[in-house]
Order: sequence, then C-alpha cells, then structure tokens
Amino acid sequence: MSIPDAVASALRHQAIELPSWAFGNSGTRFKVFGQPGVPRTPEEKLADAAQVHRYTGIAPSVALHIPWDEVGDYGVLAARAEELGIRIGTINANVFQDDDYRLGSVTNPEPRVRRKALDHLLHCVDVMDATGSRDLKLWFADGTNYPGQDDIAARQDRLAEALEAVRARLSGNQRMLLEYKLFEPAFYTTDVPDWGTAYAHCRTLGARAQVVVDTGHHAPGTNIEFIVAFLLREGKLGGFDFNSRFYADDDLMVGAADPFQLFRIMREVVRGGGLDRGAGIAFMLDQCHNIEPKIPGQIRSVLNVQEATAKALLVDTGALSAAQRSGDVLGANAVLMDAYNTDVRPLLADLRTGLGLDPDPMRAFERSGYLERISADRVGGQPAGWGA
Ligand code: PSV
Ligand code: MN
Repeated sequence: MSIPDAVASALRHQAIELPSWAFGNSGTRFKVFGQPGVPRTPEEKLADAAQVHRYTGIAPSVALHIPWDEVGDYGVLAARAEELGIRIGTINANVFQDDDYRLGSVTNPEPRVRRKALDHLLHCVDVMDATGSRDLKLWFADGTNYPGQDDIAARQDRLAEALEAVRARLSGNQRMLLEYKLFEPAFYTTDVPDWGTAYAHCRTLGARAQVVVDTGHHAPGTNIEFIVAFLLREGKLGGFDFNSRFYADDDLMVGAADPFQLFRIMREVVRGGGLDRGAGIAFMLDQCHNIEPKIPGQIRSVLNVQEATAKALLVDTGALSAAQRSGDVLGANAVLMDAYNTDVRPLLADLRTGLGLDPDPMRAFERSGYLERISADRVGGQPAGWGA
C-alpha cells in the first residue's frame, strides 16, 4: 500500500514537543531509580532531546520547566538548542514546589504568596521573551484537602485575577495554555479540575488563552476525544500533554496503555483541522521514564503518536460521512476500524527513508552507541531529577 500524498505531507509536517524533564531521573514518592548517563544540566537535556529528533525527524522542540531548567542566560540556552538542530518550545511554570505554596499558589489565601506565585509566572514570560517561545503552560497544584478549608468561589476569583495579570503581560504571538487535572496533590477540591473550568477561564481571558489537554488528567472512562472535538470546534484547544495512564496521573508512555484511545483523539484532531498549518495546536509529551531508558522511551512515544496520527489520516472520510448520513451504524464503525487496524509501520518506514532517516529509529539509536557514551562521560555532578 502506498501512502497518499496528503497523508505523507501531513506526517512530514507533524511536530511533537519533548519535555526536558523526561530526560532526568524520576520515580514515585516511594523511590527514584537513578540511571547512568542522566543529564546534569539543561544543556545536556537538550543534547539528549536532539537525539530523539535526529532519529524520528519530527521532534524539533523541547519544553522547559522553570525553575528545573533555570539558567543564567536563556539566550545562550536557545542558541545551544539551535546548534543542536532543535529549539526551545513551551515554558512550563512551576508554582508547586515551594514551602510557601502549602495552601496554594495563585489561589493562596495570603496576598504575599499570591504575589510571589504571580511574579514567577511573569518571570516565565521573560524567559519566553529571551527564548522566543510561543507558549506558557500553566498547571496549578492549587486546591484544598478538607471541606471548609477555604472559600471555593473566592479561590476562583484569585485565580482569575492572576490569569488576567499574566494575559496582560503577553505580547506578539505569545499564548497561555491552561492545564486542568482532576485531583492531586489536592484531594478535596482542585481549583482547575476539569476542561470546563479551564475553558470558562480561557473564554474570559480571550484569544491568547487556550486549554491544554493532558491525557492523564481525567477520571477513568472519560471520553477525551469528545473534549478534544468540543474544544477544537470552539477554537479553544491550545495543545496536548500526551502520556498514558492506567490508574491516576501515571505519566507512562503515550499510546502504551490505550493506543485505540490515542487514535480516537488524533482522529478528532484531524477532523477538526488541528493538524493544519496555522492551527497552532502544540503536541507535547509530558512523561517520566521511571524504569525504562529515557531517550528510547521518548523515541517510542514519538513513534506512537506518529502511528496514531497516520491511522487517523487514513480514515476514508468520504465513506465515513456517507455511512453516517445514511444511518449505517455498522458501516461507519467499520470505516473507522479499518483505519485503526491498518499496519502503518511500513508506510512510516518508507516515509523516513524518503526523508533520509533510518527506517527504524529505535534500532538506529541503539546502534549509535550514544547511551554508552553518555554513561561513560557523564560522571560526577548532580544528575537532573524531578525537582532539580
Ligand atoms: C501535572 O501533573 C503536570 O501534568 C503538569 O503539566 C506539570 O507541569 C507536569 O505534570 C510536571 O511533570
Ligand atoms: Mn501535564
């Protein structure tokens, strides 16, 4: 089977953003397992990310997390990325790892703490100015653990105030992406728990504010593709944090737990024009590789998204809408399943060969000896990890 031109072109232009933190050590609250060769600096994280791009050809940018990736000169870091053939992407704000944030960051009852959190968000916009990043990703750990602990509605007011202050600081093509998460670390109320809350704030904020869907942030059984279709239709889908979950916010490799769900999501993205040039959707990974090697884990994840995208692009839309219009339930379902059940791996291997890449990125990276080299070279220093 040869690949239709439109499908090949969409796949060649797809870009998936890698999270800098995926290359550092990570784990659970029970144990962080160190791995050899883990980066000690943001520059070393960029070097590892560049390897993923080198073998997949579709991972040209890396998201930073501040202050995990704090450096003295972000212009220099951006220049280093460019030397490596990649660029700095989304800037993720971190207002969840300071003792002051015990009762929240931007929704904290204490004005001093709210100011401190807002100052960090504004600092992140300075980082965007210095790196040329388009997007600021905002996730708040804010919420409460006990009924009565704080005023639920007042916390929404404080959130709205902080978001508006961030919006007012943005310029040029800069956007703010608001991420929601059902629960954790707060267990009773979470200030941005679902897409509806994020959407309502983003609507008020206007065109620069968009919702980001982290696929691991929903209750079991949630129909994520519905959310995607709805937000796209409203022009309010800013991007994805892709990962897989079995139980909670597991941050496992995207497409590992439920490749069919990933296909259904990508199908709605294609249907809603989200892959079109100019659609502005950021396709990001937000993952941790606790027990598997990190660079191959990222390569596998990128390939999983690419495979799901290829299948979504192969849906015979003419046959699908004809079946839908005539009420042919089984026929419509069969059209979708035919695309899902297509083995797209040979098509993608051909596509890579055409781009001058190795058809098998996993094996090519393994053969390169890079992992052995960084394991030997990166001795001493403090390996990067969650929180460092
Ligand atoms: C929160 O669980 C989250 O999904 C946010 O995107 C954070 O920035 C990220 O994880 C940290 O890994
Ligand atoms: Mn996320």
